[in-house]
Amino acid sequence: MAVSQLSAQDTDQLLERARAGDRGALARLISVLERGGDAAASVERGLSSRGAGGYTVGITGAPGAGKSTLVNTLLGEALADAGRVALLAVDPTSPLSRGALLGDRVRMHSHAASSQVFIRSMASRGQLGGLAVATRSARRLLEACGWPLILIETVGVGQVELDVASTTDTVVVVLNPGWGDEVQANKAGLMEVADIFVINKADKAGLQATRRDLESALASLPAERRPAIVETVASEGRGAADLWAAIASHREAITLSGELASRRQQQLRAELHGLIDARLEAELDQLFASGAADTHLEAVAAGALDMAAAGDVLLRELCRRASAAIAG
Ligand SMILES: Nc1nc2c(ncn2[C@@H]2O[C@H](COP(=O)(O)OP(=O)(O)OP(=O)(O)O)[C@@H](O)[C@H]2O)c(=O)[nH]1
Ligand SMILES: [Mg+2]
Repeated sequence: MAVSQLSAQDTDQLLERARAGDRGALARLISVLERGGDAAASVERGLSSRGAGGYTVGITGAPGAGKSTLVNTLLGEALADAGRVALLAVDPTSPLSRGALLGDRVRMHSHAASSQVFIRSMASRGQLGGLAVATRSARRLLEACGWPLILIETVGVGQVELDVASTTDTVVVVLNPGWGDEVQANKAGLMEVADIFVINKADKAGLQATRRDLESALASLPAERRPAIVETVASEGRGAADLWAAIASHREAITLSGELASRRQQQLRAELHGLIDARLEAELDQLFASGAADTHLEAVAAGALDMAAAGDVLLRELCRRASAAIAG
């Protein structure tokens, strides 16, 4: 049955199976969340706000930095530590064709066949409320189904990078040798996002210069907030243990300091904000599609109504419709 036709009973059953460890059911539920709509809302209702205390690590960086290769080597370390690991590979830039491409790459993961590993790619097409909403819901679903460790790989592009950063507990930013200029240009953004820096492709020229640029960019931060820098050659599996140790150490530090609790609070806040945003946007699209704005727009065009006043009228109508939708 197509995911768009699933009833609340169907999604409840899927959820039960996913909780029992069925990875196929989990994959279908993520498809439901990606599509949004009533079925997604019914999945949402079946999730308690936090599961069994899953921990989420984000791995972000420019296209081709070696994130997938790195994650693949990291899975071994993560599995040894946590027993079960879920990976969401999120591609915010993907036009239609890249979804499939990403799927192929995901299948290349050497751990994909293990029942202790769940790997899923998520593309942004067709999503209500953009990437962040479905990613956050998928994270919550995984937690509710008892996955203790969730890795989220995402291509770092502007706002999406920040959004995904606000969805994860530890953020790993992947750079490459020769990126000194980029470090300087993106200094503020990188410092805001990164908990750990990886210089991957450490087998390539320019490693020392990039490391120096990074260290000088971070020098102004107090020592306890300064991100660790780890060098890796993901294609040869080198540095994966060091990176895993850095992640574990960051996790321990923020757990002890109480920062993890405040990050989680921020994440819930961002999630709720995003959820309401998505619902209002859908309602607004419907409002315009229904023609309700047309007469006001004509009045604005004729100079009989100013834009702000038209906005007020439509905002009132939007609120009325949103309330009716909740009540109904
Ligand atoms: N020389 C070298 N090549 C590497 C290393 N790690 C990854 N690569 C290569 O870099 C290319 C890109 O690797 P991916 O892991 O697909 O990079 P990615 O960041 O996931 O790419 P996107 O998902 O497309 O953004 C591949 O050809 C890898 O084999 C490394 O440490 N050294
Ligand atoms: Mg990748």
